Amino acid sequence: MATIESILQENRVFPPANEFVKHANVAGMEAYQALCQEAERDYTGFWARLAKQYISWHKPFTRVFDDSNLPFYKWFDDGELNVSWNCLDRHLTTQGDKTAIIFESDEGETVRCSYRELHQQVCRFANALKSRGVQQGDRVVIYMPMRIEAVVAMQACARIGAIHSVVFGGFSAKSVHQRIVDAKAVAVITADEQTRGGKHHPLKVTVDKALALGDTDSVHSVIVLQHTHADIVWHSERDHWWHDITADQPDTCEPTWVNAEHPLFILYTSGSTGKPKGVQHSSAGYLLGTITSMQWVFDYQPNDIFWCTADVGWVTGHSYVTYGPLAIGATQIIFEGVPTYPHAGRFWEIIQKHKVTTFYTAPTAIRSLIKLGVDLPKQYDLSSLRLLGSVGEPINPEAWMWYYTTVGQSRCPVVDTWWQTETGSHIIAPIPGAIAAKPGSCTLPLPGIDVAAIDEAGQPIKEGKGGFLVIKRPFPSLLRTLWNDPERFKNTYFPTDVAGGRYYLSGDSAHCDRDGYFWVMGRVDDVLNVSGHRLGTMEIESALVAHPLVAEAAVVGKPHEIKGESIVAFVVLRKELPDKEEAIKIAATLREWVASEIGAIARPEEIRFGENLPKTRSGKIMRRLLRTLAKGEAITQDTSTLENPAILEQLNQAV
Ligand code: 6R9
Repeated sequence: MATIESILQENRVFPPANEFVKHANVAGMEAYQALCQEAERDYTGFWARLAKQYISWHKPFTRVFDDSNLPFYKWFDDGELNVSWNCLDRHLTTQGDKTAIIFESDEGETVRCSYRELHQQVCRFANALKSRGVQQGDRVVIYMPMRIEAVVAMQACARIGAIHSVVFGGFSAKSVHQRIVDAKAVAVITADEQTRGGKHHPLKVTVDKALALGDTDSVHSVIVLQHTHADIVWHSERDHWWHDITADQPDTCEPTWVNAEHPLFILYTSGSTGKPKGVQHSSAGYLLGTITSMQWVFDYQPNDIFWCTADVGWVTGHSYVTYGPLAIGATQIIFEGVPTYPHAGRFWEIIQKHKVTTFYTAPTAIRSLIKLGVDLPKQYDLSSLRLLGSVGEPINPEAWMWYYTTVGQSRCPVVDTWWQTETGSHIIAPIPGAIAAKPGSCTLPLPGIDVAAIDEAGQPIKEGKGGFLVIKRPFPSLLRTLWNDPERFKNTYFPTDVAGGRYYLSGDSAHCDRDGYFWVMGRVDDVLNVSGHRLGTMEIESALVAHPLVAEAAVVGKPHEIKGESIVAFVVLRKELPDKEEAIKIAATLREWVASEIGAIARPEEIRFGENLPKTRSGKIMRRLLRTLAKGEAITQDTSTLENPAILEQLNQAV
């Protein structure tokens, strides 16, 4: 860890333009520093002020922060609120007719939905959930296409105090099953199919398969949105059409007032070992983080047309589609499709068509769009844009420059936002009217967020060296625990071997330059980042080893031009080493196997076979050697501790 050195030398600096600063919510460095100083002077007072300012409380809180049982902290814990009320009802009197969502379908059809209409849809669906017996505290799995109804389903859960757990529509039956079982869900909300890039993908069939895998007696209802009208198998005792159960429901629904700490949702994410972790978020603290970041980082203005391209299956879609934009009363785009369908200019066309002002996407999308046509954005009118954002992985300086100059026409600030499923909202990001950007750096922490890059002992690391990226004080939107597994929560995020367990350990390494800017270098654990999606090497290895042909497997990431990282698997078969022809066949089988076990995003790009894996004498797989092999580089590391050095030669042969 400590030997990782920064090789990035980036000296370009882009200060905020005067024109932008004039209208910005946080205007100038002094305004940013004033907020930081306010938080430094009185940490809890700072967050209490914001919680009062930005959240509408049913019962105001009197206690701000409870740290009596760390690391299980609480915020605002005697207050009561409803998150859906904060996202919908409170806008009705002031801007009920304002467009909340502009929905753009895969095929290019547009549907607009006002705050009043969205409120009615959410209320009707909330009543329908209640009629199915869903109660406060129940868990509901949502496995939906990227359509307005996905947001309606999430908001309806929040309205009745049910805890949603959204599963990304690309995940397999096994993954859906694992999440249903771990959360003991009472209901699953899905659709017949989803459409992306002109293709139909089954959802209901996958839910049926998941429920047939056993241990799913907790599920009493499956609610199905009719979307493509595909033929599906119907289980009448359990399945209900969305349109049937909402048909006669009233379009108002008294929200269930919940405690500030009531879990709003669980979102499963990959860890370095074992099964995915159920990251559990609170109601008030989480909501506050999404609102302050909309204000500060996205510099929200009432006339904005906000577009975050993330699917609601990921945390970015939770915070910057379902909750943040609605809580602040914005108009936003929801897009069902993919950037390349029906043509490579689809994103730019949507920006032009709907006059998008704020565009938030991932470096992997940016890299693939560059590849599709460096000058393609120039064919569209992108003059409505005023702010660009990036999330999910480090953005390479060259991709940043293209985003800034070609998409933003050197006019729009680029906000590179570092955060995680666990943090709920932005942590390190350039506040655009205040902080000068440097391509490739997420710059400075937000006000009230105390981050550092440290060594194991908790000491700040030397300039240019990588250290553990930690957050020194719990802030409102940080996860509360892991569902059903408080021990794992403690051990994963507050391990005693780093700085005595005092700080939240992010799992990333970063270094800090002389201006205090952070440069995130990647994960310190065995988590891969493929197209901005987090995948645990362990999960993929476990899936491979679950195949009858496989004895052992090790998975590593390899730098990939578009995806950031691609997956390379080293596999030891239960039989002798296959010849080339057979190896190609087995590799294809295993790739499909992993796709069906976890999901298509986990499918290894490359599989190599060997009679063994490189191991130390104590039996630890030497992944760093595998990483070198995967990159196709010569091994220069010391291999003297290897039990079986000859194996490297064998594993060097790609199939
Ligand atoms: C929001 C989200 C979190 C991991 C995180 C880090 C990487 C996210 C980044 C970034 C560098 C950025 N990451 N944003 N790395 N610069 N701006 O992506 O959540 O899916 O939980 O992933 O993604 O490695 O630890 P999540």
